[in-house]
Amino acid sequence: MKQVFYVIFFLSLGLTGYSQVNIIPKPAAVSMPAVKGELTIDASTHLVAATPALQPAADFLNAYLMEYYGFFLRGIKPKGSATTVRLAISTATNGPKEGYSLEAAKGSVTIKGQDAAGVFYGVQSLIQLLPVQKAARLAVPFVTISDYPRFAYRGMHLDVARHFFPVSFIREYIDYLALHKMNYFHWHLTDDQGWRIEIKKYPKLTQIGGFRNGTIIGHFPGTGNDNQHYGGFYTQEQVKEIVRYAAGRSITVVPEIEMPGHASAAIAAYPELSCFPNEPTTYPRRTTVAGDTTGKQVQQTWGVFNDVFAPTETTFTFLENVLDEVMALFPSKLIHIGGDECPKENWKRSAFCQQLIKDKGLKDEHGLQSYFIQRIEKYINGKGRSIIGWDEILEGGLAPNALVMSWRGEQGGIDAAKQSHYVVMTPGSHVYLDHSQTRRDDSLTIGGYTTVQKTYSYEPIPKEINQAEEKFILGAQGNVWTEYMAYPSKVEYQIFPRMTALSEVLWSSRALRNWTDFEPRLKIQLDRYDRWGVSYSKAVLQPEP
Ligand code: TNX
Repeated sequence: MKQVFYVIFFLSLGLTGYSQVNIIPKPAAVSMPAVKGELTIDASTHLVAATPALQPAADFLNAYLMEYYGFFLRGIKPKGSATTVRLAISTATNGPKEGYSLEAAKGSVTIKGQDAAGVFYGVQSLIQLLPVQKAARLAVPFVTISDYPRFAYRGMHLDVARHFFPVSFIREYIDYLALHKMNYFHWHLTDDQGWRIEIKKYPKLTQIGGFRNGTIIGHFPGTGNDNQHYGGFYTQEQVKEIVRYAAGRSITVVPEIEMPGHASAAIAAYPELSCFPNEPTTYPRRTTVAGDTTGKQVQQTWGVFNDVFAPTETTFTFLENVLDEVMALFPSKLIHIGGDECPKENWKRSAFCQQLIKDKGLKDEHGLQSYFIQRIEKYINGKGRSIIGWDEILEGGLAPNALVMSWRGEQGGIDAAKQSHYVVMTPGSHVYLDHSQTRRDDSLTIGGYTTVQKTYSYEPIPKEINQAEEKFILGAQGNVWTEYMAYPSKVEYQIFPRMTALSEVLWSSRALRNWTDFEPRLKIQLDRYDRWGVSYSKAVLQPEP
């Protein structure tokens, strides 16, 4: 009896060692030696990256140390150095992709990754083993960690169309993803209120489509519309730099070019892309707009607009040329083509569209949307890439190789998985980070109320999915629509801490996910936010009214 007790006691020591390392997302396995100890990282610590591919991970560690502790580690062994941080690729074959082991023992921290991404994630765990507060000598507890992600797609999205954010903030945003072991950045680059990526062949997309009259903070005319010339865009050079920056953090940037809906900015630049080039822009929910003349306009309010791309050869040629330039900039296998919220009113009114429906033997306008997406898919597949789109692309029949982002709940994702299509879950109910996260919130938001606890409770594999279908659920993504986020600090406030909760949903095993265990670690993470100087919601510190 006594022996059994001891066995269980020591086993549980290994298992409950968690309470002593405060890492988010929670690692798969952590053990601490029976005799506790710690090593010290300071300016004399030697940093060894075994291969050039691991240099970005070493650089990230050094940049972090420099920014938050005021020193960095040298690659040439400093005189009198007593400790080493060693980064290497594991010699073990068949380990889980993106996995790593971390061993902190006397005199050294050794991180071995299954691949460069794994090493990078090991570095993120090491960063979280460091004391949060600034010091010249940083104690790291002796610990052994073995870790790997649950999902292959761990994403965050950012809408830069409704509000524009400078390159410097995009870099910071990517760093936040990296610190949470997220690996996909979905960059929503075009929408009704702005076209944000330079396309050399069509300069008016950014010259005209990149700007609007009014920074629009409110829904209705006069509510905060200051008639400023508001906007901005990313040059191709800037885009390349962002893609490179993200790659150095094991993050893939997925660009989104919206079609056939949410196209007002493109149409303002090139009216011939509309079914009715000579009609002025329509503004639902309002009548007059100061400063507007007739003609096509970049939208100045939020919502869904009837003026969508016409499914003409002119439009397809335009989109193919745009996509050529986009694919040259983004190595991502996935290209997001939008597909959401495309009203069919103009297609119903257009004689051309009605004829096309007949000629192609389509059922109706939904069939026409499906035809549109399938044509684009064929083009993108021809370049060796795949399309991903919002769940409306299921309507009228899914394009043969398309991936689906399920945003109107989970049903789209369930249906797509059952048709053997890959899925990224982004249901509004849990992972729309544009919702309010506290009832005390007095700032404007859109969509609803989603607490950090609710985001943390999200399970990306719906119960309707059987074991054979599970592999089609690649993961999930937090969406950040910026109608009411005019500045970087508001974006930060909206993503923190819910993105931190989401990172654990996506990385850690289902069995390890437990709010009671997470909450104290999250409180330490709030201290880290303070060090980073970001704004964040403190709702978790007070019960909701
Ligand atoms: C719906 S989610 C949209 C966006 C809005 C968002 C606001 C999706 C595919 N479309 O255009 O910004 O709601 O929550």
